[in-house]
Amino acid sequence: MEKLKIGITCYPTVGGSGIVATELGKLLAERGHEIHFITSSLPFRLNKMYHNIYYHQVEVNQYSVFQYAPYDIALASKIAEVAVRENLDLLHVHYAIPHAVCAILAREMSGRDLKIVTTLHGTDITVLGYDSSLSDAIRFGIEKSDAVTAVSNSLVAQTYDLIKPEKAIQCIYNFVDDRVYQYGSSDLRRDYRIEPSEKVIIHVSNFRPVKRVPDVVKSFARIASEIPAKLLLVGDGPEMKVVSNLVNQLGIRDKVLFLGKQENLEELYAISDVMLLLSEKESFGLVALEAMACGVPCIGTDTGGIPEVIMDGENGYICDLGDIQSVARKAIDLLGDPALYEAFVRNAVRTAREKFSAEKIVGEYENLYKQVLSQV
Ligand code: GMT
Repeated sequence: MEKLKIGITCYPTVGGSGIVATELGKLLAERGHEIHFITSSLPFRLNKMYHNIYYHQVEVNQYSVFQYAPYDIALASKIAEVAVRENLDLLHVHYAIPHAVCAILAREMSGRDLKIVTTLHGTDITVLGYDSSLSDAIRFGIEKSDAVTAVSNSLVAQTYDLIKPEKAIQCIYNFVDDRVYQYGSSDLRRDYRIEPSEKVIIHVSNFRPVKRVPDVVKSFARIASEIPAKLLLVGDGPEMKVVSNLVNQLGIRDKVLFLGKQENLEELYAISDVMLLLSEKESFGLVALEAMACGVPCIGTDTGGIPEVIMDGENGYICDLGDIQSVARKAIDLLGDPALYEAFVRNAVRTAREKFSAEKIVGEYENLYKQVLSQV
């Protein structure tokens, strides 16, 4: 394919959408495209030098006359400046608001026929879409983009349901780089003093209420009452206090490791036996996919895109939201049946490699870029 100059805008700090945008930029650069990240800080997964990846920082100044710092205007101005100077072919922005709307303004400011691809990740639709003061802006961002993708079929359906845009939305799933996320071993078990007889349950999130981390803790308490087990809680966020109180209340403090925010999650997956993702909103569940690629079967809720990633009874289990009894029962039965467990591990790795391989999904984005650039 012809090599393109692509501008990428996302929220660059920890979060699934920032990870997907950054990993996509890295893989597109490996395929020879020139990538320009236009973001408020250096994307945190951009941890290596690439000769064809550039970073343009959006500076947002606080002026005493403004009540709020003008991020959106600063971003649109920066996108327009970079698009003209670097002669960008297209912009790929993550989130309808504010990023698609900023890209549309930038296109006007640049005076060019700059193509805009917008990817919806969930929070912009499933949370903000309910806010009537924002839904018109979300619809505008979607309809004025040249192409729109969503990370699961569930999110496509929810977007039509909530926002009702007159625009085709294509599902392009999230992906995993199996050069990083692969089945492996690690010495961390010993370092964390986890006994060989203990099973390791892991949960990774930003501890927002929608992640239902208390359900993870309650499910784990039931699991640990029947089999020796440890719980790794990875991440931090608004629910941390509630979660830590619950852990104390349930008398399981010695079985729970609060690891805080971590990078290199593949090393933690290498010592984990089962992941729990029990969210009430989850458009995809990137952490489940990354765990599966490392051979960790997941138990998730019947929410959003989770059942498109976890195949119930094949590579993991799907339970009803809040049904902690069933989560615990399924985890205990799976962990107690070595033959079934091995089959789930193999299926999890296969699903990650076949359905969600970086090779396949990045190719789908390239095809979409080609299609958009051929539109007059
Ligand atoms: O899950 C979060 O709270 C972060 C959020 C984000 O916007 O970065 O993640 C969303 O995008 C990820 C990447 O596409 C998806 O894997 C997550 O499922 C999605 N989160 C929600 O829908 C709550």
